[in-house]
Amino acid sequence: MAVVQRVAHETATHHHEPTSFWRKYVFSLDHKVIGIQYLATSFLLALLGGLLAMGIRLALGWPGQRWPLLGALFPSAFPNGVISQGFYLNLVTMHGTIMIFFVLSTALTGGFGNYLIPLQIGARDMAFPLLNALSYWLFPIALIPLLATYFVPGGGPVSGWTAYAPLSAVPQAAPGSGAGQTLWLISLAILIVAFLFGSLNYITTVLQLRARGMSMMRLPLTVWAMFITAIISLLSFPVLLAAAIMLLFDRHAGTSFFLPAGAVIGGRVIEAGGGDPLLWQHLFWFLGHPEVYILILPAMGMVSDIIANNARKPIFGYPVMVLSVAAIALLSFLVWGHHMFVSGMHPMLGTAFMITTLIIAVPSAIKTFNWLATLWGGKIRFTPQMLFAIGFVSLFVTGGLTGLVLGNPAVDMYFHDTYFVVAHFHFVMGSASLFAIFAGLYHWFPKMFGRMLDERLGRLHFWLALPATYATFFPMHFAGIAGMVRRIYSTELYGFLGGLEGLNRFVSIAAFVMFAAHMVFVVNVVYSLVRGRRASENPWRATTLEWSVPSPPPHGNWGDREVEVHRWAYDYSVPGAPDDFVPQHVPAEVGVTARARS
Ligand code: HEM
Ligand SMILES: [Cu+2]
Repeated sequence: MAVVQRVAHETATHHHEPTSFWRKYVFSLDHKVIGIQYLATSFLLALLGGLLAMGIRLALGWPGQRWPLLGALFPSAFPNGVISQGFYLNLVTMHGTIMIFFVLSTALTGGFGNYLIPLQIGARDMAFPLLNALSYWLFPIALIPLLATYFVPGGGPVSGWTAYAPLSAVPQAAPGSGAGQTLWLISLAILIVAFLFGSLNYITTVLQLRARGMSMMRLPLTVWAMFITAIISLLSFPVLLAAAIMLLFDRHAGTSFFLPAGAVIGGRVIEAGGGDPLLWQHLFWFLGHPEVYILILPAMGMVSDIIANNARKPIFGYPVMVLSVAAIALLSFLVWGHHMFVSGMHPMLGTAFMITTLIIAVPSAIKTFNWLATLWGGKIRFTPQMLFAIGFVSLFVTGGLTGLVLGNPAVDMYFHDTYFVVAHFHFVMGSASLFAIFAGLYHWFPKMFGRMLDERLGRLHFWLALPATYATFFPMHFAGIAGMVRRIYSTELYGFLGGLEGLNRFVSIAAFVMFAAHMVFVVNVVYSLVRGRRASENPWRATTLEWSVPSPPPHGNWGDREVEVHRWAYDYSVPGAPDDFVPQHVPAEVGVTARARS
């Protein structure tokens, strides 16, 4: 313990409060500034990713329609005002890439992870503040090649966020397979390095810089989730980094890791041989499946804490909650083959992947039951963050159930690459994680900026967004059942999709409403930053350490105070305690009947 304290002190004295504007707000080493930078950048990209999605819905809702204004603005993407097939594929690719890697990954771990880990464990900063700043600055640097794809011959990449070979491996495969694809790979490689720097920092910080008394089993679930997420990031992202570099070699150095012999592309036999496009799928999904948990575990952690705080009850089954996060993390490395059931794998292997996949449902269901048990009998406060946290649980369950359907190879043969899968992952990952991010923003915004968000606007945001989200993604299941394949740019291409025009138009309109609903949040942020009520130290009457310092917390977080922790993070409604919550730093004698957690 003494060692931990000393290290904590050294990092504190190590970087003094900077005075210049640049060092304070731009090239800052403070984990709070870096966290907010990550959140703000992700937020801007969410707007861009959302606009791209609106483009997708424009094409699918009104196939063949002319949009003269768009044609005038973007003549190559909308020749004669009609969206081109190539640009549609680019929209899908960039939307997926941006949302998964540049919005959800960065906001959850880079944003909330950075802001919350040191504050919630009682540290003054991350273990390696300089590495932390470097990790953030690689993020905008990675954006440069990504956005540059629009200004190179052939335009942006078209091979999807999964970049399957050979479309992504052979430069002449499609217009966007040229320089655009190369830049996409470079961008991703840079961003992965940022994630690795971040993960190293989070793991070391949680292990080394916890305050006195903050044992692992007293950590808030948010920190547990961030910690385990960092471990799986550190183990899975290097595989994608290696794969991306191998793909760059295939494209520019004459190797053929992913190129089979004798492949004919554009009527010509390509000069390559010996490789296998399936290798890309294996390497991609070995990261790809853990990646989807990298996007959901931090969300689960934050939601757990928000639900306990707003139900005014201890989280139900804390040790089991920790164990199930660990179990999900472990299993996430053993299921990647469920994305490849139709790749011609041996049925025995398919069965093995089916079994591991379905087992993941067990810890997921345990978490869900524990959230419900926490809500049960609670004195629930329906704050905006609570609404979004409950929305998260609803969306996660809706999407998780179709995961069970898809996990069966016999069923997945039919559903693979249809809108049924699109519906599945937009519920379980896309929307659920987004709702958790909003829950987190409503909850921690007062701490970050010292101002309260407007609650009425928050509730309006939720009650517009939840129905619009269901209306957008639920009908996609039916489109998938009817055979609508993903990444198709028009339902007019095949006769059997003819009956789906109405459904697609409905989905598109719902999607526009959803986009508008989230704009309410933008209005709320702008309004509240200027006009919002000043936030007190602990407006939510919460137990975790960050609520024991001013909002926003000063540089170094704790001033001269030696942080000491005396209890777990969930002493809500403790019988005999003077208040309905006992913060973690309050000595054990207060509320003596508190269940003593070690
Ligand atoms: C009960 C747990 C789950 C099961 C059994 C499950 C099962 C599956 C299966 C079998 C597929 C492949 C479908 C296909 O390509 O034909 C799939 C796709 C997908 N799942 Fe899940 N899943 C579960 C939870 C999750 C979670 C928690 C997330 C994210 C947080 C997620 C995100 C995705 C994504 C992004 C895809 C599509 C990837 C793509 O092809 O672009 N799933 N899921
Ligand atoms: Cu998966």
